[in-house]
Order: sequence, then structure tokens, then C-alpha cells
Amino acid sequence: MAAGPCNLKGVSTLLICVCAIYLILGTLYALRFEESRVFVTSSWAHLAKVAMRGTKKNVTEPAMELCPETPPRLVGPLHIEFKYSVSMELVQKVNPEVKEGGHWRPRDCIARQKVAVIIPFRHREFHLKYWLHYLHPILQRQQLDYGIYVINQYGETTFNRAKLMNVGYAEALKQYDYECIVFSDVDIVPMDDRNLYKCYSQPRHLSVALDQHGFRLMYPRLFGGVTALNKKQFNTINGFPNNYWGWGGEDDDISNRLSLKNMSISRPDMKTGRCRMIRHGRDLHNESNPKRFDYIKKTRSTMEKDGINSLKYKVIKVEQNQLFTNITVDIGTL
Ligand SMILES: *[C@@H]1O[C@H](CO)[C@@H](O)[C@H](O)[C@H]1NC(C)=O
Ligand SMILES: *[C@@H]1O[C@H](CO)[C@@H](O)[C@H](O)[C@H]1NC(C)=O
Ligand SMILES: *[C@@H]1O[C@H](CO)[C@@H](O)[C@H](O)[C@H]1NC(C)=O
Ligand SMILES: *[C@@H]1O[C@H](CO)[C@@H](O)[C@H](O)[C@H]1NC(C)=O
Ligand SMILES: [Mn+2]
Repeated sequence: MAAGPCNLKGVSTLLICVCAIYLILGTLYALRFEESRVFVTSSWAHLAKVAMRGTKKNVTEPAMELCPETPPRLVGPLHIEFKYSVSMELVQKVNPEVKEGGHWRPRDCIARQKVAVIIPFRHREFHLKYWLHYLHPILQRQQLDYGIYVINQYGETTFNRAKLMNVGYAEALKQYDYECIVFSDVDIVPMDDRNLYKCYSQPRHLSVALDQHGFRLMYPRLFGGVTALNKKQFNTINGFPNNYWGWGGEDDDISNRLSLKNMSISRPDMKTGRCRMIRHGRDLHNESNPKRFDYIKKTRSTMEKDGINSLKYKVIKVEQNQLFTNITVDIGTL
């Protein structure tokens, strides 16, 4: 009989133990399940998911939706200045979601466009820091699925902006299924994030009102600075000319190509399209191209044979930096 109460005590201890284990396991279960929503499903979490099925909560993730037509987190006019210095480290710190190579895409919706931003480049690290500092947050608020490509001209001979842009187009498309390509000078930053870095039904001119030009469009057919073309628009004009060495003319040639193919230029309004240009001293090997006036008269006869279909270059190096992909390329010389 003495064993009776003792046994009873043993049973209740056991019950308490079972309850405690049940509670702990249940909590762990729930935690694991939370994790499974974020990370790749482990077998544990998978079991939890299966166990949760058929219970009153429907745990299936709703399918991701397309991002809204108007990105909801835009702020409008921006304060842009180049007085204080920025470092790549700081830019990385405030853009933790940007992945190797300068890629980002929204987490909570499907971006409406996949955009490669191409920056023709040489010796402008100082400008690039500001550009990345301002543009990464803007492109994220614009909810684009984007990648940044710095196309670095190898060697020290005359610069060729348009050919570098062709190279950027070709190389970016090898990496990802981009549908829209934005071509941007490294020293131009938009002053309003409603100026969307995406493509439209007509080729887009984004840098329409530069501070250095008194916020005016210099002339109606201007198509320089920052522009956006989708693949079809780009291929319709056979890309950009490869033979404009030195400063000037290539943007007018591109503009000619568009009008020869009966395309028009789409633009933001002059307020939304305000941009700041970083002031800078003269570059070496930026002699203006004396042939440009002659060349832009001949676009009609040159565009079919000179362009993306005749592009030749040699990639020297591809570096996947944290904030951008750096493609160094030998494009030859004049
Ligand atoms: C759970 O949600 C998914 C997607 O929202 C839906 O297709 C499915 O029918 C739902 N199941 C139940 C049991 O409500
Ligand atoms: C552009 O329009 C003109 C005049 O309407 C027409 O003659 C020409 O064939 C068109 N060109 C293209 C490439 O569509
Ligand atoms: C390059 O040359 C052009 C024409 O001579 C000049 O307007 C422009 O400011 C120069 N740019 C740089 C970065 O040197
Ligand atoms: C890009 O890569 C080249 C070759 O490694 C290097 O010389 C250059 O400094 C790099 N540019 C930037 C902006 O990182
Ligand atoms: Mn410039």
C-alpha cells in the first residue's frame, strides 16, 4: 500500500515532464516554421509545414504580385549635393541589400522591369562614389530589378562613349535577362526620384533639365546624358555608332538613328527631369572630335553597317564589386 502514493507522485511527475517537453517542442516547432518562411526549407521545417496543412490557418504563401505601377515609396524632389565626401564603405553600409555586382530587386513584389544601368567610364572614381551613393537608394525606391555596369575603357587613348555603351549592352545581356538598358554618364544624378530609370514605349531621355544648363533642354532633339532604351528600340537602330572617338556628336547620331526609324523621344516633365551634374576639371584625352559635324550628316548611310552588328572589343577583366560590376574593356583606338 505504501507504494500507492509513491506511484501516484511518479505518474504526476511524468505527466508534468511530458507536458513540459510538449511545450518546448511546440515552441521550437513554431520557431522553425517561422524560419522556413524566409530561408530554404529544411526537412524539419518541411515536416512542420506538412503538419500545419489542413489546420485552420492556411499557411501557403500568397503568390508574389507585380509591383504597383507607381512605386509607393518615392519621395519626389531630392537634395543633391557634392560637397561632403562619401566612401564606398559608407555606401555599402547603407545599402546592405545590394548584392555582389551591384544587383538588387524588390523582395515583396515582382519588379515591372529588369534594368541594366550602363556607365561608360574612365578615371572617375570620385564621381562614381557620388553616383552610387545617390542612385542605389533611388533605384530601390523605384522597385526595379537592376544591375549596375561600369564599362571601363582600357588604356589611355581617346575616349569613345558610344562604343563603351554598346559593349555595356552586349555584356549585361550575357549576365541576365534584362529588358531595359539605361545609359548614364557617371557625373549626372537625378534630383527627383519620380524620374523613373526604366523604359517606355518610346526611347526615353531622362536628363532633360541639367543644372549646368539652367535647367533647360538645350535643343529638342537632345539625347545625351542619361537615356533608356528597351532591347527592341536598341536593336531597331542597330545600337550606337562605334566610330565617334573623342568628345561630342555621338548623342546626336543616336538621336538621328531614332528619328530615321520614326521613333520619338519620351521625356519626363522639366521639373521631374531636373538633374545635377558634378562639376569637374577637363579630362585628359577628351579632345573634341573634329569629324563629328561631318559624321552626324551621314547617319542614314552609316547606321546599318556601324553599330551593335559591327561591334568588336576585348574584355580585359570583369570584377564583381559589392556596388557595381566593373568591366574593363579594350575597344581599340581611332
Ligand atoms: C490557401 O491559399 C492558397 C493561395 O492563396 C489557395 O490557392 C488555397 O486554395 C488555400 N487553401 C485553403 C484550404 O484555403
Ligand atoms: C518613317 O516614316 C516615313 C514617312 O511616313 C516613311 O516613308 C518611312 O518608310 C518610315 N520609316 C520607317 C523605318 O518606318
Ligand atoms: C571635354 O571636351 C568638351 C569639348 O571640348 C568640353 O565641353 C567638356 O567639358 C570636356 N569634358 C571633360 C570632362 O573634360
Ligand atoms: C576596374 O577594374 C580595373 C581593372 O582591374 C581597375 O584598374 C579599375 O580601377 C577598376 N575601376 C573601378 C572603378 O573599380
Ligand atoms: Mn561630364
